[in-house]
Amino acid sequence: MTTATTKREAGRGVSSDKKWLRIYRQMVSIRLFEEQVNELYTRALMPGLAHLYSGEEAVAVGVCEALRRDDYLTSTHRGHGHCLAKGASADRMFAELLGKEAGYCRGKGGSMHIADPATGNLGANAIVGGSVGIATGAAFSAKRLGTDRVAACFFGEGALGQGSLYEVMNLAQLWKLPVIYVCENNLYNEYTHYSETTAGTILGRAAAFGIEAASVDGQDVRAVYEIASRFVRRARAGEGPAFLECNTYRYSGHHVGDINRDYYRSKQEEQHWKSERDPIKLLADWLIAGDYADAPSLERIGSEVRAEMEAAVKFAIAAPYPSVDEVGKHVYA
Ligand SMILES: Cc1ncc(C[n+]2csc(CCOP(=O)(O)OP(=O)(O)O)c2C)c(N)n1
Repeated sequence: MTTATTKREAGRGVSSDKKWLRIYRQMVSIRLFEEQVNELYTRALMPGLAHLYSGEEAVAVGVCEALRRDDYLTSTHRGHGHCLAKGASADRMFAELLGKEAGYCRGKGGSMHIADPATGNLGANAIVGGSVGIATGAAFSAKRLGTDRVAACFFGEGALGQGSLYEVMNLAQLWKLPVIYVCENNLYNEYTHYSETTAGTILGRAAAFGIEAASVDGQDVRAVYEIASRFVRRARAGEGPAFLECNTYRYSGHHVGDINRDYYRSKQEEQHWKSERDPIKLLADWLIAGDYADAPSLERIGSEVRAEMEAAVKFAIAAPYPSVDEVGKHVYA
């Protein structure tokens, strides 16, 4: 459905309305979570750096909406959005970012290493391409154990330069593993446009292994959800892996400290994506045009989520650090 359609014309029910409003709320949650992260960084309350996901929300939410809670997910250094979309709670995530005991890894992982097994999240990974083997291994275990769980493997287009990706894609296709490789193409690997690092075509890489592949507008959550649902269905049915390129854009710098970006991308380019291609605004316009919601109800969702995020930050700031005597505990390196 690409044009505005009234509820009656679409013949849709309450559950469909609820789904799109849930999707909207999730995307707003990620955006406002990241706003708070930036705030914590600029107020020097957060140790280290973070890589914000703002602008890319439709990718994580569109894919995760197609997954079940017990499906697997692996994530990247830019992982807050994946984590929230899969069902993690913001208060424990903020606690992790601040190094607090209440965090998902008892404060020992930080922004780039949040894992939440209860929601199938096998973890973020600071190594570019570092989680492709983990996701493919999870898919292998699902197949061997006879469960119908699927693994979603998120990575940036920078990971296309990692050889391990092609080792696992080869095996996944040979063994028909239930894994979806989700390439988040936000155009830049750190400070370099991907066209300077990536020969050939992106989908050509999947084609080399005979893997079902598609490219989608990563700012359009409905499009991402639709194609992700198809790929998840076929993976669950034993038809093997798929590769999804999502064309998207990160609004902020590579990390929170990357303030002056003029030398690798223009302000006009950033402005264009923010004003013309914003995934939350695109969904909001569609919701309003299709009579799913009106502007005040969407604003209300925004205010509720903002209050939730502020409360989650307060919780994390007030939470205790782990005690000194557990410094060597849960450390496996
Ligand atoms: C193996 C490895 N090489 C280099 C780095 C340093 N590094 C961190 S993020 C990044 C670029 C990642 O770009 P991309 O995969 O497109 O993800 P994005 O940051 O755009 O989300 C690099 C080179 C790293 N973390 N791991």
